[in-house]
Amino acid sequence: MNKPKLISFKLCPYVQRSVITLKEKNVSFDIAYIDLANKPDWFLKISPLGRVPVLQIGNEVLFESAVINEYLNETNPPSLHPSDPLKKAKHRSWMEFASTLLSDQYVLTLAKEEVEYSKKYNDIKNKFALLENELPEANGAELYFSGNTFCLVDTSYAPFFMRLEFLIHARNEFSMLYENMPKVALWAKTLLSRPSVINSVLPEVEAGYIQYIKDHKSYLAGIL
Ligand SMILES: N[C@@H](CCC(=O)N[C@@H](CS)C(=O)NCC(=O)O)C(=O)O
Repeated sequence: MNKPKLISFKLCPYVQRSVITLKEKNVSFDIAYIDLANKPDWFLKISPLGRVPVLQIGNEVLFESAVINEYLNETNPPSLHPSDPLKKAKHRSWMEFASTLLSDQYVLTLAKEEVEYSKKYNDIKNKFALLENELPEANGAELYFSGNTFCLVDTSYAPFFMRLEFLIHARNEFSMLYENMPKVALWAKTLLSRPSVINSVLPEVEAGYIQYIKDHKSYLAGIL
């Protein structure tokens, strides 16, 4: 089988989802980093939406992180999805939900005005309440979306929680998002302790993420 090659931008949370899946599955892969502010021609030729991640398998190209992850899951058993079709579909629904959280987080960090920043902060808080309600009771010191086992749905949330951790390091008030959300907090802690997640980004990503926010001179940049 051809060794897959992932096209990445160092700070991209969507690429990170696929890196986590590749690592969970012990798939050997190559990775190429591009600068999204200066997309190379070869990249524009293979990425229909001009976005990362793109996964190259021989002459074939896959795009969209959720699709890439489903492919990696299917071709590298055992599956990280529940076998029951209804449970599997529910996991996929909540994977979609994770993408809206990532989008809220992105807008929160780059919003120019306090009004928009506050709206996104509240959107995240409200979504945490929905997740708190959806998560099962913890049965021990760890908690994943479906309880004790790591699933594909967890790969969708880990990049969000990692960026929230970076934000907490820069401004401790962000830890208030976990207030009254013990299950979400434990889930985040569990994911952030997992080797596949810890090793899914380069060491410079935390500083790069904060610098990216500062460079955009957003409302948040002014209060970090
Ligand atoms: N829905 C896509 C979102 C991917 C995405 O938005 N990637 C960003 C980087 S984090 C990108 O490539 N943006 C293109 C650009 O900035 O021009 C996925 O899940 O793969």
